[in-house]
Amino acid sequence: METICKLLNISYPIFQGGMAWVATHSIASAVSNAGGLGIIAAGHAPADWVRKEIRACKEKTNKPFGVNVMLLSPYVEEVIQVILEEKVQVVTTGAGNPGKYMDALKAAGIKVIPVVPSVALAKRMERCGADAVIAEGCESGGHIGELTTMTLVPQVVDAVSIPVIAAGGIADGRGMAAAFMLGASGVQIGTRFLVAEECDIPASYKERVIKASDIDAVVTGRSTGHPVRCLRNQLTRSLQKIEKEGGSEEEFNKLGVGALRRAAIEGDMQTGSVLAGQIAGMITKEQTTEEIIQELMLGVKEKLNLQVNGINA
Ligand code: TUI
Repeated sequence: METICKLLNISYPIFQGGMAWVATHSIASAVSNAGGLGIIAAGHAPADWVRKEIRACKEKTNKPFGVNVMLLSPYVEEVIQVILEEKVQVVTTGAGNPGKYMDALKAAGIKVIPVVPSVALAKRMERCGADAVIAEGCESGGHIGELTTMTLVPQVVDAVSIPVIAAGGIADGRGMAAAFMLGASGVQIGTRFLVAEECDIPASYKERVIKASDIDAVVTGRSTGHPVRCLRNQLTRSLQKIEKEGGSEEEFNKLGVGALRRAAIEGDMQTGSVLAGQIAGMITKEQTTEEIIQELMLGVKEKLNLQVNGINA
């Protein structure tokens, strides 16, 4: 717990997930100001958008923050260049292997923390110089791997000696405490920050997350090799129908084009891809980022004290 805070010069071991089209400078600066690590998601955005967001974040906070690089983006090379020029403190990566960018980022003194869905990739990342890894279970929203947080985190912890951040299915102090019990040094939280006041998404998106039940976050795209978890709606029903009836990949992909944007920018909760994790069912209200982080820290301390007392009793 202490190691990751010292490494990144943050107060609390809480990363905000790099959610494409959602995690702008607004939520990122709020999380960093509240003592966690705010993260701007580059997603599929062009490099000039990323530069603007980094500069806006610097205006709003003096604390460290990160940029998440989505490795399937066509703009990866330019985004990495912007990150180097702007001297961002931390880079997290998703949806691929960031190996070829590692040397340049490390040479610029940037801390690199890749998301890994497996032990093999965690080991590879440690070998090529990652400062920590984020072990993300398939409870997460968005693009997911095969393993759950409960099974992935301890296996990655055993396999590497760098700090491991747990992600997927964590939204309160209990989940955080559980992650520490599995050997994690910190947590990454996405879904709960969707409903932060400083999270600039349409009200319809926040209402949909608040309304979600435990079984509303479904996975589509397993058959195409790009499984994505999002909240049930007209889009997921159409995608599931195509998958079930063995429709073409072209037909499937056509529905997905622009779907992230439709949900997160336009607030279209029917044909948009409303990315959220399985823990959405537990989220009941909008709060300030500061309140969320304070509640998480109070909750985790209470649980960890109970644990120590339980053992001592
Ligand atoms: O990246 C995410 N979550 C995301 S990215 C995203 S945008 C998107 N849009 C359309 C299609 C796909 C994505 C929405 N949500 N989470 C981190 C994450 N990384 N989950 C899984 C992985 C991952 C998968 C394979 C990381 C590395 C990896 O390596 C494969 C290899 O090349 O070794």
